[in-house]
Amino acid sequence: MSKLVKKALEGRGRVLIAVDDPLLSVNELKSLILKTKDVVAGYKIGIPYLLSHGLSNVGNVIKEFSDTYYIADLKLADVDAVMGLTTKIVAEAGFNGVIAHGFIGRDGALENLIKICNELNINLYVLVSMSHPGSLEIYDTVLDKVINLVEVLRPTGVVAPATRPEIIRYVRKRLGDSYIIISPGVGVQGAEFGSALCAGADFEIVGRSIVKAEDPIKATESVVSKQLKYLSTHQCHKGDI
Ligand code: BMP
Repeated sequence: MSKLVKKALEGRGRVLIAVDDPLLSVNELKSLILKTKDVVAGYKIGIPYLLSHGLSNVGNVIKEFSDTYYIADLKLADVDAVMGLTTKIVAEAGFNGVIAHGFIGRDGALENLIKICNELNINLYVLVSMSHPGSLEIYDTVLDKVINLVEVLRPTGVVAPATRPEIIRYVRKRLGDSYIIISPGVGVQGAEFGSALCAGADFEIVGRSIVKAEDPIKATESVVSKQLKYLSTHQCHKGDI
């Protein structure tokens, strides 16, 4: 069982906080983690934050608060050798998971990345579709091919958009309950908190609604209670978590 699922089963909420904006200082990040790590499943750290504050500073935060779960969201889309180097670097910094694009294909890319992730004991999440409207133009036209690839490679999970719950429902139906689905698009991008969980996602990725809130701790608690309310007032997918 992945550490992420364990965190959720330990009673932590089904939220992954997305940290992207470098305006959040490293000390503020520490305080955010300290105060939210018992109610969320983990943290997804994005490229602007890592570039601005540096991997070693972020790595020190991860080492200080190692009893939670961290995904490096570099949206890998390169040849296997280069993605392997990147993954080794973030694994050494303490990250528990990485995200790669699914459209890059198997041969010379995802097939070796999954092997490298398994060797490094780091979870791989594959993007199958995105939350912005432009995903319909190209990404979603190859959704089935990407899901086929996921079925062959068996990564820890996939990223699917809360803004189009029908995609989450479809991905869940195709993949069954043995993959973790993490879903961005709730809050600022328009989907209701809890709606992606209801459609079949395991975790909702929440960025600005928490990180840019006046009181991020209160905002986190409010997200968790809105998720629970949504789940109790709608007919929802019943998964493993
Ligand atoms: P926010 O809740 O502030 O909209 O943040 C969403 C997070 O999810 C960001 O870190 C973004 O990079 C990520 N994300 C997304 O918004 N759509 C996708 O399709 C895939 C993502 O990783």
